[in-house]
Amino acid sequence: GGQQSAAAMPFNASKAGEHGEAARTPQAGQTCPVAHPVATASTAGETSASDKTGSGVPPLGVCPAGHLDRVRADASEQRLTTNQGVPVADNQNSLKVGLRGPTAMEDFILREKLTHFDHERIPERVVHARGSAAHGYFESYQDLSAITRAAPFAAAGKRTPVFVRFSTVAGERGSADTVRDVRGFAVKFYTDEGNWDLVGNNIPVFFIQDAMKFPDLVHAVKVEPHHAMPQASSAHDTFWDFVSLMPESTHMLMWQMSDRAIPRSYRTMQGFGVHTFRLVNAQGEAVFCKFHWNPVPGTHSLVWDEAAKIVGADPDFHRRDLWEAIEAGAFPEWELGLQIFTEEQAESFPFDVLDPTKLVPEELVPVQAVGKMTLNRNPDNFFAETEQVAFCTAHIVPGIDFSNDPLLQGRIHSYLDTQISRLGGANFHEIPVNAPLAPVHNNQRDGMHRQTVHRGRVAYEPNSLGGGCPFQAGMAGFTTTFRQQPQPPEDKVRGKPELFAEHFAQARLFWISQSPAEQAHIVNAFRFELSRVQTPAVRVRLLSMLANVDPILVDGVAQGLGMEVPPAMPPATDAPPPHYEPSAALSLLARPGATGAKTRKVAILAGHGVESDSLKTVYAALLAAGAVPRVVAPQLGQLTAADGSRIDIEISLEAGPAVLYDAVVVADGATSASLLAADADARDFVRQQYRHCKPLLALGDGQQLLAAAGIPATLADGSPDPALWQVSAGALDSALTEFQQALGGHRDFQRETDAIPL
Ligand code: HDE
Repeated sequence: GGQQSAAAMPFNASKAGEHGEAARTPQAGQTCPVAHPVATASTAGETSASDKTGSGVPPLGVCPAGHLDRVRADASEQRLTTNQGVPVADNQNSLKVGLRGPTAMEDFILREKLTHFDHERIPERVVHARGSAAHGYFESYQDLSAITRAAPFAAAGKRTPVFVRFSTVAGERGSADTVRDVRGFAVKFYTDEGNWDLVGNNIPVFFIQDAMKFPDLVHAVKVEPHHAMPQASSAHDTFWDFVSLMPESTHMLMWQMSDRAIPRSYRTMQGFGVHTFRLVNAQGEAVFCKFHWNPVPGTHSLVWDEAAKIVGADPDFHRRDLWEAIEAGAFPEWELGLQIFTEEQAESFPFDVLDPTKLVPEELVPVQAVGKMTLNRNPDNFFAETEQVAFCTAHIVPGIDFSNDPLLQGRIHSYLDTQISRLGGANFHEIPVNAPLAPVHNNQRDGMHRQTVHRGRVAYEPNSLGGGCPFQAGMAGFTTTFRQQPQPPEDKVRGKPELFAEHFAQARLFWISQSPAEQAHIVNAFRFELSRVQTPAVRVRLLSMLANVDPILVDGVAQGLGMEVPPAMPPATDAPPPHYEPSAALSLLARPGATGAKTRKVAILAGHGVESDSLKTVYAALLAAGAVPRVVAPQLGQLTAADGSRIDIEISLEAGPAVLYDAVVVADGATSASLLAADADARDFVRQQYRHCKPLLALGDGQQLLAAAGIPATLADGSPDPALWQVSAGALDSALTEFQQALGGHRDFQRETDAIPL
């Protein structure tokens, strides 16, 4: 009897909580209630979704999980099992020969668990390894069937589900978000006629003109192979060595050294298809097309010092921003714009539209808005969706076609190929996030991890035994029979068209289209990157390249490096370069956006003795404007206000440093102000906000902190600072209105010329 009861009892019965009994029969309070994963916005902690920026919960059904539903798993109320579905009794202890003995080989539960764990990682993407993604939909404004038969544009109001992944290029999977880099902007449309992937970047041109150079470019920019440094940065010798020998990269370098490469948010950057594509209608008539994504909140970037500090303060800055906006119901939106032109028009352009280092100025071909993309649902599982999604430029649908851009032509090969090693075989299209909504029927069979159970004995075509199915779609399927001018057959050559040899005119176009502040940032970025370069000859060669762009640019960079401007690099063509007028659309300032203060983060600095009434007024006004206010104080806990009331502190100065906020309000109150003025972190906070050109509002006594931090009351020339308000509590209302306006707009960079001690 004694023996039997011992067998029924767990070992270590006296320590059930420590050794597994508790897990077997959960006690009240030890389990988490599980609600629907989508309907629940997490509310824990500073980093979670904020109900302050919207409804707090993405409405269900706006973008249903659709075909992912069948694979979504939810373990709530379920018992633990092995991968074979066998219930697991004890998940804490391996099976041993005696309590102090060796582990039994037959412990299949332990072995399965460890084996699976050992194989959890897959190779990261060779480029664009670091990324974040979301689900949503594209809605067409109009019926575009006159120019394309592509399904998403078939009718006004038609919605097509999308999955969008944003990324940096050079950094590894765990690298920081706000590094200086190009951003990937990849959109998978699950159309009625199969998946269309528009795999673009946030910059409309590229470094190189031919796919042949891509592995060299990537080897040059990624970590140097001997010591694997630097992480996620182009500021090193091999990158600048390579690009200084590739003058075709000049135009792209201008963009990469601009504020485009340090976006404030994925939500505030443009996207571009980069290459010239074709749109084809049902009659087979084709036009050329360039794709643009324009963010509804406008184009906003960080400043370099801020971006560099955010790398430490919150390496997930962009990932968190995207996630929180969606959880809060403030859905990110972009308009899709098309530049449409004919082959005949293209022939009259002073550049070759097949050259991906050139853009089509909007003055030459205007951008027409044809629809809007809304991202409204975060992935349930990062690995299953964001990591396993496979974008591929070869994924086009009837109505879309390629051009002969030699960079695009190479990409058509590379993306499918890379998935085979990254995702472990040719059946990656069956991974749920990659599977089209359109039905798939063909005679491709077998391979690693095949999911589909094909029925019947016919796996070939033509066949009669299967009734001839699946049958060819003919003109209803994908065709490339658009009417083209008949071309004479040509010999095979390795080479480039003559217009590809002109490398500097559009780099100059970009430069002359920037505001003075943007130009200054470009000069500073070149100076920073080239200062990190150890080989003087590389710096000289790069300067000789920039000498072809603009004298002010190259003088500024050379001066910053303590170098003389060398003679300009000889151009690769004798043809006179085309002349471009400045293009306003190329400045970030062209797009302030339409969402105002919404989702902008505002720190309200306060200490004990704060005036609670004005603090609450500011807080409520910001909330009402859709901004995200936070009470920031030297440490967590509660503030005792001047009137004795208590105010919750939401985050401390050390956990929520200045760079994480778009603006700051310094609260009123004599004691509060003097406590903050004596606090080095608080002084640092307002100095950084000032230096990064963000709006500052100091109320009443709060002005003391600005004085203690040495913040000038006016700009250097004595004129009023347009983003600084120092007001008495009585003047709060009008100051607050202006402050909120500034919060939604672009920064005022006039301050940047001022020196303030840090
Ligand atoms: Fe990519 N690129 N690329 N690229 N690219 C990849 O595909 C490649 C280029 C872009 O979020 C890889 O699945 C070649 C231009 C994005 O998953 C790989 C060439 C543009 C993403 C690859 C280029 C891009 C990638 C790595 C020159 C802007 C991330 C993993 C011929 C228009 C997609 C993968 C995501 C990813 C190859 C040039 C954008 C190896 C060969 C130009 C947004 O296939």
